[in-house]
Amino acid sequence: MNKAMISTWKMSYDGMLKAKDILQQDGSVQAAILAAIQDVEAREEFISVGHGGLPNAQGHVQLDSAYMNGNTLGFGGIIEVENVESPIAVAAKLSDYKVNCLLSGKGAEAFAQEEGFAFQNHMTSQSKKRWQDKQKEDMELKAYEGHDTVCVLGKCQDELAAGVSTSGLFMKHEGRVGDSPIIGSGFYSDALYGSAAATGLGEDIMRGCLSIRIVDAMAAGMSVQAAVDTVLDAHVKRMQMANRTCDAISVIAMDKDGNCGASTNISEFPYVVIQEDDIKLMVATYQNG
Ligand code: SD4
Repeated sequence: MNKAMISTWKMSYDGMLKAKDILQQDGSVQAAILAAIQDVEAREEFISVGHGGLPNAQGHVQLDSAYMNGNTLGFGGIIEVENVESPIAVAAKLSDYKVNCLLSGKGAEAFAQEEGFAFQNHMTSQSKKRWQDKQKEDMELKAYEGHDTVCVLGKCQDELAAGVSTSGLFMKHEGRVGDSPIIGSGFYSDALYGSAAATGLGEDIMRGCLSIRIVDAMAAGMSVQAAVDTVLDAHVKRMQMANRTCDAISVIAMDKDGNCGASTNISEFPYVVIQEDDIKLMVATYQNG
């Protein structure tokens, strides 16, 4: 397969349509991934990513994003940035650098400013209302309380890449870092074998470094679907052995030939797949529950 993409959640569908057009017009895999993610980042109705994102405990919308080029192994990420219009655009830019690739907070915002990226106030009246309403409820942090990360993996000819963008856990502690911008946990791409990315409770994803494990499983010869199922299943079991309940986790992956797979420990996980000119909304279900 020359052209393939896979993305998390139904909210990515419209952006994936834009990405499909870009691939059809022989655009780069980076341009396609950015188009898919930026569609989600820009839309206020998607409350877990970009504009209108879910605030942290202090009432600030702080965004995480990362990009990885599977051919050059260049990766870039930004952590806890406020008001950068498109976090994925900044993360992609950082993936061209040899050092200083993962920037947090004020340093990441200063870099975006120096490089001329646009800024926008992401704290909408709805974000503020959600935060105010949440003050009245219990404060347990859970995955999938509307805070789903958009993850997109792409392939065009021999180029493979991965991108992710999120506002992270609703009501997260100031300074809390989730899996999404952490290489090997929230995402990984290696053009020799394939790419993977995760969505769900970041701490539980990081406990298993799930994305690199999935890519390693493909490198060891597993099919993409066997890799996502085996790695997620083993992680859930390992968490049980450690007397931990494993919170919600869903993973997507693509092998170097553009075959795609997804696995989840929740009842239904929607994802989108493009293969050549075809786009499909798919649903993974929890097999072992
Ligand atoms: C995080 N993994 O910050 C992200 C949130 C997420 O579905 O993906 N929720 O932990």
